[in-house]
Amino acid sequence: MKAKKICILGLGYIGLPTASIFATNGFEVVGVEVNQNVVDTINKGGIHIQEPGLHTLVQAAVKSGCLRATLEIESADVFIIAVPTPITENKQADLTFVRDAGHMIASVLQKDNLVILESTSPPGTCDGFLKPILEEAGLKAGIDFSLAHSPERVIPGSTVRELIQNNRVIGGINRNSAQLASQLYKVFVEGEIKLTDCTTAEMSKLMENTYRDVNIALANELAVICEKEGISAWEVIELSNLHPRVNIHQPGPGVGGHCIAVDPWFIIERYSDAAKMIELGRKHNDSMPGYVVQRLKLILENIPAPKIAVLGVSYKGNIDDVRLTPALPIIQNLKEAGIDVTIYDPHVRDFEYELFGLKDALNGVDCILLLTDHDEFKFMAPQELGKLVRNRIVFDTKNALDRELWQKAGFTVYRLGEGDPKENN
Ligand code: SAJ
Repeated sequence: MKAKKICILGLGYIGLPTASIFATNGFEVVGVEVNQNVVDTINKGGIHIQEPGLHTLVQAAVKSGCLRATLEIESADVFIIAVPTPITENKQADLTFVRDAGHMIASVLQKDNLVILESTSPPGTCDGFLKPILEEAGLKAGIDFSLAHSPERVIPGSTVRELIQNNRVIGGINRNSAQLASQLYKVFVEGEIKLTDCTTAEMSKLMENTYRDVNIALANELAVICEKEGISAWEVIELSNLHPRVNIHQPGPGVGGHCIAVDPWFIIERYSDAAKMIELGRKHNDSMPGYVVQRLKLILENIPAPKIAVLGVSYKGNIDDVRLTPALPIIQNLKEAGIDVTIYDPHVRDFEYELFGLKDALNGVDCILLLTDHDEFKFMAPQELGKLVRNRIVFDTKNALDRELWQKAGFTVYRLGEGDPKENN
């Protein structure tokens, strides 16, 4: 690969680790950010997001002199767009950041440059949206410059490892664009790299997360059915998954994060007539927070003015990310119903509602509501915690707690996806 200088637009969860990996591989990397504080932090070798291994990587990249952050775009050999692609309140893709990045690149684009879109995008974005913006520079995509889509596929919490080890799909506006992008990523990617066209790459990325969303919706539907039947959805899933071709996912209080709860909408938006199952799954998962609140109210119906302690508000276990977390609508709903809620999360530092220490959160409550399966929760001592609460009731929506242990400590243990324990015993 002849490319010497890479300009990465967006230094977030994907852009920053990608920039750092290229820099530690000897490329000159310039990271373009809109936020001055982020620029300053990174230029000092610091990080503004939590991700295992990232700090060491950024420190090494900045120290080597190969990575620097800036507010202004610069000319380069390669441009990588790693900006957010959120959805609007009406569930439409918001491509504002991709558009802005495209205009910035167009202002410095030169012949023989390579532009790569990493942000997850609706089908047709590269060809129909980004290409015309870049061509405003007076150059032709596929002739004067190359354009490719290489969707990120890493899981928060293991980003650095997965960036290197995962397989990659690279779609090009033409074969040469895909091949050039592939040569670039081969510098650090250990997984297989598959080449295709841009729209197929866009759709395959969306379908990965959509598959997971629909599968989780199926598990959540089973949870509701098993509650009615008085059996355990967790056991049903475990047993069904013994079949070599079955992989039912896990139920939960809802699907959060900026990916799985967002990406299916990019397909529904374009193909609302055809994407029936995708839409149903998405809506079912979005209904789970309401379902959890409904069940909780039934559990607590005989307790006057109940107080609840929520354990875990990040969108999944062992991370600090609260984007689109189902915990937020659940807490909002409880508060609107006039229920007193305290919150404890060992990872989250910044949340819409006040966060407490564990003991303060549990003090005098009638029910512990577990919403996130942080490892810390699995090692809690229910005997000790039982001394703090007013009523020993726990509602575990993630099947994270050892039921026997909690029952021995005098707790009545309710689980999402299981019938009422009082009826079962
Ligand atoms: N969840 C369940 N049941 C499950 C699995 C997950 O309820 O069986 C919930 C989680 O609690 C969480 C949400 O789904 O609220 C999403 O979590 P996740 O771990 O499934 O996925 P993300 O959003 O953290 O990351 C996904 C990954 N996609 C796939 O695994 C197909 C990741 O590889 C993508 O790069 C990422 O989306 C992305 O950026 O698109």
